[in-house]
Amino acid sequence: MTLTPMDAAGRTAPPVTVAGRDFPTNRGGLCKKGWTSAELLRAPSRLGAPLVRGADGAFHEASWGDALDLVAGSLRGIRSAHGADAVGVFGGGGLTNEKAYVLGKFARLALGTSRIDYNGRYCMSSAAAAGNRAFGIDRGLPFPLEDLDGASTILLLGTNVAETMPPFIGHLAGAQAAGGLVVVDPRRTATARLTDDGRGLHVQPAPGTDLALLLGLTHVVIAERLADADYVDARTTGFDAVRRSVASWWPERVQSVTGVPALTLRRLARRLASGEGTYILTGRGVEQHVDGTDTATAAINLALILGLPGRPGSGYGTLTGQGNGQGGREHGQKCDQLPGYRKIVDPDARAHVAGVWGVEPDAIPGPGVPAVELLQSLGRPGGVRALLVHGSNLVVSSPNVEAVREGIARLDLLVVCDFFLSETAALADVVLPVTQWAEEEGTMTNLEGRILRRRRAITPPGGVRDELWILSELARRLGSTATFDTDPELVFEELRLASEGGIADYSGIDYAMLDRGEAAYWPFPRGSAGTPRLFAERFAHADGLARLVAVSVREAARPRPAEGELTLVTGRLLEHYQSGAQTRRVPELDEAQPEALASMHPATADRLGIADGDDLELANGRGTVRCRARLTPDIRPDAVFLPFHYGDEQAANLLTSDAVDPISSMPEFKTNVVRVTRLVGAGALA
Ligand SMILES: Nc1nc2c(c(=O)[nH]1)N[C@H]1C(S)=C(S)[C@@H](COP(=O)(O)OP(=O)(O)OC[C@H]3O[C@@H](n4cnc5c(=O)[nH]c(N)nc54)[C@H](O)[C@@H]3O)O[C@H]1N2
Ligand SMILES: Nc1nc2c(c(=O)[nH]1)N[C@H]1C(S)=C(S)[C@@H](COP(=O)(O)OP(=O)(O)OC[C@H]3O[C@@H](n4cnc5c(=O)[nH]c(N)nc54)[C@H](O)[C@@H]3O)O[C@H]1N2
Ligand SMILES: [Mo]
Repeated sequence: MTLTPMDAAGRTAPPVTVAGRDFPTNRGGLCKKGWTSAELLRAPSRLGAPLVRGADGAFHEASWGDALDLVAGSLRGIRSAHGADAVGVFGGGGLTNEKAYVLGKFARLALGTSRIDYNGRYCMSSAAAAGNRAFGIDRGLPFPLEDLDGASTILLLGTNVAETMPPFIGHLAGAQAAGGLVVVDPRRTATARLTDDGRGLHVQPAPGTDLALLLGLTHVVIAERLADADYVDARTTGFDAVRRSVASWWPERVQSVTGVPALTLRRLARRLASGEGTYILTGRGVEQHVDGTDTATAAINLALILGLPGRPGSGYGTLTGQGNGQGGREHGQKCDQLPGYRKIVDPDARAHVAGVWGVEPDAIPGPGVPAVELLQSLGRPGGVRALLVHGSNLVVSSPNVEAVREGIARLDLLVVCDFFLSETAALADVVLPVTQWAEEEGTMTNLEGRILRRRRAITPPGGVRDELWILSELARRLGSTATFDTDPELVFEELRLASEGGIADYSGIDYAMLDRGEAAYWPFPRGSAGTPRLFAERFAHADGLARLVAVSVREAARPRPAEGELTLVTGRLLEHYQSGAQTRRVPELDEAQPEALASMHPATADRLGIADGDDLELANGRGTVRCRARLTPDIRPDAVFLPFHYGDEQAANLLTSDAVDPISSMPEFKTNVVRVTRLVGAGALA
């Protein structure tokens, strides 16, 4: 598609066309959201000037100078009255590496706060925690995507790539042709339907039972002597404890918990062990749970016992979600992290980064708190009183969102940087309009750990500013003596130094080589050629061995539906992106999916007296969502599915729990309990 954007002065800028490029990851393909993304650059609702809430409660346009003076003055006041930790920062996995890096530095040095975390906590934290624990490193795919092309078996656990990463399904064709595509999802999704030719397999467990399923698969692999004993001996530790932990998970017991037939489990275990070319991949469906880290760990244990990671043509990985979901989790937006995936509590890491930043190590605050805890502290004694948001629509996408809205109402100051008046921006005291993807330079790191250049294609509208500039101006007004460059290439040069010697080492990469199109996979130490494939010889723990970690099902971890209740499963639709802040503003996408629909099985609907299209109420102790019913045999009768792309009273997160995984602090997005009723008469939706 082509469009002709206008600059702030109303002059017509050169047209921007979004075109698929011939690139091995997507093979020149782009999903529908990609094709329509250019429309957002000139969307009528795009913000064009800073907005400040006046005494009348309404927004008024302000000059940049006035808006920034106001924010800095207010931050100074809050800091001196309540301490530096009273200011919080909430970042995003869509930010470029440069912006994510500067945001982390800004929080620690200009604000002096430990209270920074980001929406990747909702996305990749369980997979990251499991990867770090097992392998000593967290890179989503430890191999290039094209490696999947040669696979004969691919196990997809809780991911609907056909809708969430459409170009990716090209890489499944080999396994599909070999009859080895296996999709584990409580819904018969577009991805599950790729197995419809009868050669692949769709496994449809009860929501939230993947851990038992994986323990059962591991049980069969060990019991039937399908494990790769040489690999386990040479490359791992912890096998005995894992063997003991799966001993009681015989297939019939697993069947009773998951609903997956014991025979299917045995067949699947044999297929996974059948030889070369097996990959195990996880997505949010198994990770976004209170036991998400343990579930991802169980998947890794299975992969290790089969000898997959690091073996050519085989492997384990997790499918990173957001545009810069990988890079966004490496350079300091996480509350416990410094650039280069360094630990903020590690004295050597602090000394190194302090050296690059030109400060004493003591000037860097200690670890903060993860996203959910940060939001729970809003406006509470000892909690955050001013919040800066960069790249998240958190009043739609956070769990237990009514509590988040209440927290925001208690704040002294909310500042949101965005392109649009998102639901979160609409609650702010100050909204600062920022540049979009086609208007800025920078880098992103993709799901394979490959660093890519983002190029500026058009001039941004006159009223918006780049976040690097905003942060440097705020830092100056806050009296910070640290350097905050506004040129992305200079920022990247600093990031290289800060990451040097860390786990995610970018020191050997520069813009010039990226501009030449050279492949750059981290770790990429200075003078090296980068690392497209990890684990061929060793894992990243000091002894080079992978850790098998025994995990177990915690019965009390999540509530199970009682009589008359259903399990609420949440997730995504092809047409919408995340909180919908962007895609609900594209008419073509909005018209395709204008409202939240609750998908349920016809048998369940029948039992509840619900017909297709009926107005429903989904409710639990946290909140109520009103929407219409969509009947489909593609979902288990014990579940109801709601996409989380909608705001206000259709926000699925009114119903989700802010209980978190004890290791990763990932909230329970995927399995919650609800009561579904048909609305009649005056209560029905207009
Ligand atoms: N169209 C679209 N594409 C996107 C996004 C988007 O919002 N829209 N977001 C991007 C981002 S940030 C991310 S993180 C990725 C996410 O990509 P995915 O992980 O593919 O997305 P989800 O739809 O959240 O979840 C995947 C599947 O998990 C299933 N599921 C739910 N509960 C369970 C369970 O207990 N067990 C199992 N096995 N499966 C379960 C759901 O039915 C769903 O089909 O997508 C990225 N791509
Ligand atoms: N129930 C339920 N909830 C979920 C999930 C689920 O599966 N179920 N998935 C979770 C996951 S995986 C994720 S990743 C989150 C995502 O949810 P959010 O964090 O809300 O992500 P987005 O909707 O992408 O919001 C990004 C916002 O920042 C703006 N933005 C985009 N780029 C930039 C930028 O460069 N700078 C600035 N300042 N703003 C920018 C956009 O316009 C938008 O308003 O939702 C989580 N919430
Ligand atoms: Mo995500």
